Amino acid sequence: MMVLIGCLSAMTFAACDSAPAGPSESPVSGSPVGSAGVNLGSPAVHVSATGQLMFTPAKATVQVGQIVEWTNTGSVVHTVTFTSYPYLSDPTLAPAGTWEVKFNKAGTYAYQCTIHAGMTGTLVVTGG
Ligand SMILES: [Cu+2]
Repeated sequence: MMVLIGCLSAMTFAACDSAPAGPSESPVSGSPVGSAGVNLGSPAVHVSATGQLMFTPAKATVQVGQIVEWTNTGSVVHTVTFTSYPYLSDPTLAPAGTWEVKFNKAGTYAYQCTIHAGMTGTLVVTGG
């Protein structure tokens, strides 16, 4: 409920569902900012996509070159969608499934689950 209220108050109603989340996002243009897949290596940061329709932790910090791993700990399908970076996104994170991203550029990266409105997260990538 708090997420819904924040969304409605922070943005226009029409933009609520489609906004890439977070005024702090600063898309980095040019060459790919990272790579994604499964079994990239040993994750430094773990994020759960939960049955409560949340990313936990919702905000995480990782260093350039480290791997972030999402695990779907619930029983419904989620997505890990970086609107500005489709090649980092997983359109189908099935229950018990994992997804990993390794960033090679510092920045603030917002992502969301496109299935569940308001299910958003932020990664802050430092160093590099
Ligand atoms: Cu979801």
